[in-house]
Amino acid sequence: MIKDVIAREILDSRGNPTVEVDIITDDNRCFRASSPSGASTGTREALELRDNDKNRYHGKGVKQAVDNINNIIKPKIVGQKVDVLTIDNIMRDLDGTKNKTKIGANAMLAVSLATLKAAAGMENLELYEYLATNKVSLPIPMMNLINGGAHADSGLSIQEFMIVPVVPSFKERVRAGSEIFHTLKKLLKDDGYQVSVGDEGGFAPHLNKCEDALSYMVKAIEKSGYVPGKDVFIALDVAASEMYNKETKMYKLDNKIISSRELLRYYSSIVDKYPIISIEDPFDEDDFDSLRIMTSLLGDRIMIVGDDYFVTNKDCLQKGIDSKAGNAIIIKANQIGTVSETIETLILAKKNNYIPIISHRSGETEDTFISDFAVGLNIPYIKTGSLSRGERINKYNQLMRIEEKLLKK
Ligand code: 2PG
Ligand code: MG
Repeated sequence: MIKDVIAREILDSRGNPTVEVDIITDDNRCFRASSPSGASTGTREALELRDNDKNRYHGKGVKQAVDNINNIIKPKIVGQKVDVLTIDNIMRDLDGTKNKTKIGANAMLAVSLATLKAAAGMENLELYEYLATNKVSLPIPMMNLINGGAHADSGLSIQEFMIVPVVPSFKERVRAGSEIFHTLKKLLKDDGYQVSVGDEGGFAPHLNKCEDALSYMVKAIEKSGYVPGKDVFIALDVAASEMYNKETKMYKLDNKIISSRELLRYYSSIVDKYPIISIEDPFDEDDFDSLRIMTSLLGDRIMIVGDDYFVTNKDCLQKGIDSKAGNAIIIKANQIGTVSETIETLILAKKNNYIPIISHRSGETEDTFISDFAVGLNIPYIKTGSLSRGERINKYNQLMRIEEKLLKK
């Protein structure tokens, strides 16, 4: 039974407030969870409720979301059994809106996740064990080594340049990631670029164009002793809504203004030249037509991933399925606001052969729930940043611990 609920403001990895919740069970154990926060958010995401009080935290306070937990949610869930679907349904009824605009998805997700952890704890199971219905597996990581777009001031139009090590064992994937990260640092430094890092722990060098980032990554993979296109691949999150001008309907790539057709041609050319296996949000989030055309042209060679397009929302994903737009989906629990709805979207994706990729947000906390989700829910890929910064590394470390435990079984 839920005995108490305590909500508070904490800070995320960017130093902005976010919501943390403790659920106290009747045996006096405490289960804690927090909501992450995005920067390049999709317009269809559930609402992240912020106070907009310019006198506190530059308007970014989440006091209202915290109050909503303490004053609206808590009275209705204290005394309830520790069951995530029950609690999610109570919160959804209390909120009553399509996009969680009354209570806030940041408030609801922290409660939902803390409840899930408590439910696992009540059965003395690790979170991933509790979530597992059948066979579990370790995911393939997409590691963000070069940051651009809204995540850094590198000037690079593409938001994320990721390496995807597919070597056997998660431990060795982390090792490959770390080695390539440090090799890349040296390569950039030797060429006179700065090696400070962006929001997700990747480098933010002021390169001339996106293709330069791709060649640096290939060089770093090779120099670390791995074979590009065999041991390690490349994935991109273009986050193209950030490059799009709604009035002119044109994109800005490498300081050039181009059309969606030209952008598609660019993607075809880099897929031919580099070992790219995945491109996320290649066009503006409303341009399903270009996504469909790209899927028909390149969908049998690479993953074409919807993040801002689908926002972990089953109705938005259904739109993609119906129009054959995309073949993979980013799963971010805070885009939809509850654990049970996140799982519903995941199930819909799997049923329709959309490859799921579980993901962090650019503003993260010490919570490692996505690592457990990846294993327990058998999600083949995880996107959780670079090989630096504690809030990124803790996800990798948790996955290595889980792997160790699974190998002992
Ligand atoms: C993305 C994410 C995470 P943000 O676009 O996929 O890398 O960024 O959390 O800023 O939306
Ligand atoms: Mg994205």
